[in-house]
Amino acid sequence: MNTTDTLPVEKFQAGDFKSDLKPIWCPGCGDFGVVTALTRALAAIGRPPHEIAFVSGIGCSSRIPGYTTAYGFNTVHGRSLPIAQGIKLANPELLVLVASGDGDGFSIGGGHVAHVVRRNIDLTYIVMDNQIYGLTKGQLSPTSARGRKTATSNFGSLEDPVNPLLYVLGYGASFVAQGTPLDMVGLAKLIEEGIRFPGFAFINVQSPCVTYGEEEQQLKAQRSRVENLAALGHDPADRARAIELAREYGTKLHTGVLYRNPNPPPTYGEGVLQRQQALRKDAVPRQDILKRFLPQPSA
Ligand SMILES: Cc1ncc(C[n+]2csc(CCOP(=O)(O)OP(=O)(O)O)c2C)c(N)n1
Ligand code: SF4
Ligand SMILES: [Mg+2]
Repeated sequence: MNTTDTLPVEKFQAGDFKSDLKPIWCPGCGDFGVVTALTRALAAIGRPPHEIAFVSGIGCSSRIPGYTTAYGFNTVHGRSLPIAQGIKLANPELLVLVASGDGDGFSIGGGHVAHVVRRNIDLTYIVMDNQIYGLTKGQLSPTSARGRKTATSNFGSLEDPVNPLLYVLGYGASFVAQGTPLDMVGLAKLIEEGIRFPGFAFINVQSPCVTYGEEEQQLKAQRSRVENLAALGHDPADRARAIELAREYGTKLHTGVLYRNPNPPPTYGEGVLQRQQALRKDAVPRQDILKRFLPQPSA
């Protein structure tokens, strides 16, 4: 069940989802574009802010919930997904969004991704992938390229990066997309599509860190690497092709929907609901259960 299809739609502007808090990101940080795209997507969805829960971990990117008018929970580094799953299961009618960084989502929090994917919890997971730990002043992140030099890796990284697109596709995610604030209209559309998708939706955002990121990852430089998947004629239902395209992460910057499962599995929430209904139908009266376990007074 997609919660965006079940409740009445109201008319909102992007500004209705922007809080009065002034972002403290560095001027030019890509995350400014992400919050703008997100608020546009929420206006298009039409759910009021009090019906939205926005969960994040810790990092520059994880500040986003505070800049929106939705309910926000800035949790613990790497633990946004378990908390978001709990919120969604406790209150299935809430629209639940999760914001994370490449470190938060694929380093300390990487182990949670497999489980949210295989349960197909109806969440939209937006990762601001800047290939660096921004908040803690520029250490290697799991998506930093091999050879990447930072203040704490003077001789360059000796590791191959995690590929977030392949990672979630490998676990069987049904909606996988990538965007950039360079294309704000496209990014807002992707977030909207992710929210409307009935199940777990992953959106990797190439959101540059202008302070600690590499020159070739900055917005201006991204322009030469962007390849729009729709313009390439990619069919998002073709998972094998999506995997091939995902392998080009780090060399090309594909934008758009890589994979949208035409027959997504049921969400975990649907399963829970069915189980609850079945249990209610076959419920044995409490007195009968007690009789089985408690000694009965002799006649
Ligand atoms: C348990 C724990 N370990 C480490 C930290 C320190 N820490 C805070 S944010 C962060 C990494 C942030 O990088 P990323 O998730 O990529 O977000 P960005 O700042 O780049 O948006 C780290 C290591 C912490 N807050 N808590
Ligand atoms: S350190 Fe990087 S990621 Fe953090 S606010 Fe500044 S530019 Fe953005
Ligand atoms: Mg980061």
